[in-house]
Amino acid sequence: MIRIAITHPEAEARERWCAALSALLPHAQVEGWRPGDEPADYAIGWYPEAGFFADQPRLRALFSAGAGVDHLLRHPDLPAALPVVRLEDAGMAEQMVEYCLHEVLRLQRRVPDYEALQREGRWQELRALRRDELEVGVFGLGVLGAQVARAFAALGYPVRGYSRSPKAIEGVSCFDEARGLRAFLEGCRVLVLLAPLTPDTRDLFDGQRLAWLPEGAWLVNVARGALVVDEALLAALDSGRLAGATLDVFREEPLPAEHRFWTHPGVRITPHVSAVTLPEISARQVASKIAALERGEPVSGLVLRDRGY
Ligand code: NDP
Ligand code: OXD
Repeated sequence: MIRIAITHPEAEARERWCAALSALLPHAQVEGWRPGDEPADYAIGWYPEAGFFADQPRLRALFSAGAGVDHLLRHPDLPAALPVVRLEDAGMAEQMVEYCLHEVLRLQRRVPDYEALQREGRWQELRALRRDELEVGVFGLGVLGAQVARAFAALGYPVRGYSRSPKAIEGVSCFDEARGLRAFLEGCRVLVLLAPLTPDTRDLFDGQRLAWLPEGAWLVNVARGALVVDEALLAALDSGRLAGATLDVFREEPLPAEHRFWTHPGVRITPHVSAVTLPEISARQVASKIAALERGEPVSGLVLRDRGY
């Protein structure tokens, strides 16, 4: 019988993963990990507890309980040769589409301006923007970014996207290194960040790159906080070069109480909820990958360690 260990820090998530996987893999023993447990064949985790890997001489793969793996790859005890497999969509793309669409519609229908007018008690009609006036740029055209880009394109917004390798997506003007990041950013009225945190993307959106965005652009960061240099973003907002930023992710989470983002009038904050892991749907994906690995077949979503995602 194969043993599957759940190493999630939240008790509720552990229970949901255990229940869902046990139902899908009745011949496996699935348990929340405790020190001293018998070694597991597979593990599912957000960030395994201290001591976990030392107790795992026969682990065959670690499944990330999320799409991003930057935190897992920074785990000091992660064995160098252990295959790490990430979640691919598993119900997150639909949530990302909803979140990004909501932010763009707010801008298009001038909601931030109406909120300001309401605070002043002013009754004033403003012209709503047309879809063709709001070019949406998606930085990162992977499993989630490509679906966000397609959703905006299907609604008639002009859409551009940027990825590491060249892409062709219907209705989306695709950029990579060859066309250049500057050319990409110069056309983004709204910039959605949806790329992983890697050595190449950390601090990428500094003062210089943010200044390549058009005057009055809006940033939506649903990727990882460290893609953006906080001070550079605050300076761009203070100067009015950027109209605003919607931030779902932060360098430090929870966002410290004293951080200026909390009170800045141009910043909208949500607590890392743009697309949450749904254990029941995710378990179906993980269970079918475990079954494939048991048959000796390859699986998708394998993290390439040298690339960082
Ligand atoms: P994928 O790995 O499927 O896609 C990543 C995309 O980013 C790819 O298109 C990749 O290019 C591109 N990319 C990687 N490095 C660079 C670079 N240096 N320059 C330009 N483009 C780059 O990931 P997902 O779409 O599944 O997820 C994206 C990220 O979203 C996750 O890593 C996670 O951090 C974040 N996330 C946040 C959530 C939240 O609730 N806020 C929820 C889920 C995910 P290429 O196609 O060439 O490989
Ligand atoms: C993820 C996340 O990476 O929730 O899945 O951020």
